[in-house]
Amino acid sequence: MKHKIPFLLLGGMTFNAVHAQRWNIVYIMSDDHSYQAISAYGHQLSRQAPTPNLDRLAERGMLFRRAYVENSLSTPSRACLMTGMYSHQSGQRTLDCPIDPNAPFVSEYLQQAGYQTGMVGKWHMLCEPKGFDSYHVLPGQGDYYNPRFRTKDSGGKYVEEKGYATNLITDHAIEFLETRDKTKPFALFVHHKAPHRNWMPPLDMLGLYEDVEFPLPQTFRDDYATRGRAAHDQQMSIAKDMEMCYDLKVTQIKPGMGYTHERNGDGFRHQLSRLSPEQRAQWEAVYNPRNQAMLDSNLTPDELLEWKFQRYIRDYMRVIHSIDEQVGRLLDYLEANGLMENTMVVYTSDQGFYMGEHGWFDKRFMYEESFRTPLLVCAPGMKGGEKCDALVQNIDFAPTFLDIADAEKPRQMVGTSLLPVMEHGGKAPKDWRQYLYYHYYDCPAEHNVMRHDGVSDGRFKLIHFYGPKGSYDELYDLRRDPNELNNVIAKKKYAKHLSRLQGQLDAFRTEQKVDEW
Ligand code: SGN
Ligand code: CA
Repeated sequence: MKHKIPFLLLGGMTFNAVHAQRWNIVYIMSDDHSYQAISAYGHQLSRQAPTPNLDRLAERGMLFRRAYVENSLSTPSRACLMTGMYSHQSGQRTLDCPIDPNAPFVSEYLQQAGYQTGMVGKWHMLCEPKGFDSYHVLPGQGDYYNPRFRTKDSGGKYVEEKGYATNLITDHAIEFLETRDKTKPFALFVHHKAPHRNWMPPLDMLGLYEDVEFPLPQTFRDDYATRGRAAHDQQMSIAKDMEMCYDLKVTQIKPGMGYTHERNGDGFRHQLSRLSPEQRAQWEAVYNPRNQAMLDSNLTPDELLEWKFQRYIRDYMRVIHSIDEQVGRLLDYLEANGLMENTMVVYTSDQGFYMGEHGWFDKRFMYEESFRTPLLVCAPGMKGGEKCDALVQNIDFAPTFLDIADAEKPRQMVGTSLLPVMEHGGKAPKDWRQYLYYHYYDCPAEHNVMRHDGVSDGRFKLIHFYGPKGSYDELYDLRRDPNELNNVIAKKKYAKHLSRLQGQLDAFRTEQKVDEW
């Protein structure tokens, strides 16, 4: 093994001694799950909608306070996970451009190292699942209700299953564990779809949180006064871009009623068409009276904006509640079968998400809420309740898994195994990265977020926005201004930090051969 730092724990067992045993890996990743919505992170939103099962992972393991993605979008983020490479290296820069077909996946290396591998849930890559002994995947974004899945044996066909996506994905995860070859270690990837837009909760949770008033974030009415055009021109605002029918489920909206233009009515009708007539009636019995009450109360524009926020957050938190419940079910299975003794469990998201901060939903920006992602890791021999402030990134997962499997990290993987950080109780070892690199490429595209790249050392952040209409930079002092409301790029006082970060950004682009694209 590469890390031989003894770390003595109560009971005399060392973290490292256990680590040498080629743990199993259960990697759980939910789509668009913000850290604000996990109570272990202590955010005001989650206090009213706690996640006790996800918190179990933090209590028994480690909570990462500075976990980030490289490109805050599903397919590119999944490519970082599978390849351990940055977007420009794997080719997966946007949702639509193709990944390098020759880029090897960590699942393939794990198989070569003798692991049995499985993948269930949202795959959302532009290539076939590779390196998996078995898979059970949704088409594209997948459906919430009675979704269709494809397996290795379904002859390329998607087959409908009865139930809610999160529960079915958990069923198939447990099925993998039940039927696995017990002579081999395993790596199971469980990719939940449900927190993704348009936040359709399971039918038995439609009543949850209806009486809860979720607090508005401090930056809800941000006017972007100190920023450049990207923050002004985005199309992800709750006020202007959230759709009354598709996002907010007000089915009674008709053209001419003066509400937001409905772009994705078809998407919504499709979601509802997945319900059986009885389920549809159940759904309407809950939403229709709520909607009618809102429509009858002739809200002012400001009241309507707050109503939209509450409807959005309540539905989102309902979806999260079911994720928490189903993760709990999977953890119970692992515990009941003695698997927690030799399995590392990871919980994360494919990126962060805006819960009304800056007035937004969606992700994509290098600002903290979307750049950061939740990360909880629980492994055998850990002390529990530890917090990590080292700068970690989604390109680190593949090297971590290979470290566990005692396999060499291939040269193309630019990430670093997280095991040394875990062995140091969450402290960054001396040679750990001091800067994170970020790059978002998907423009022009939905939500209209300008392309940008940048670096952050956790204290300061430099962002370079670029596009056909010109380019500009923003600089933030994250300690003084954690909400990133004050772009200090022009302040003399910050000149030294600006030139240091600019030097890092230039060096990174040169070393890693990044182009503006
Ligand atoms: C869909 C959503 C977008 C979302 C992207 C990417 N629109 O296109 O709001 O940003 O997915 O999400 S929708 O009208 O189809 O819901 S990602 O998580 O897959 O990257
Ligand atoms: Ca996502």
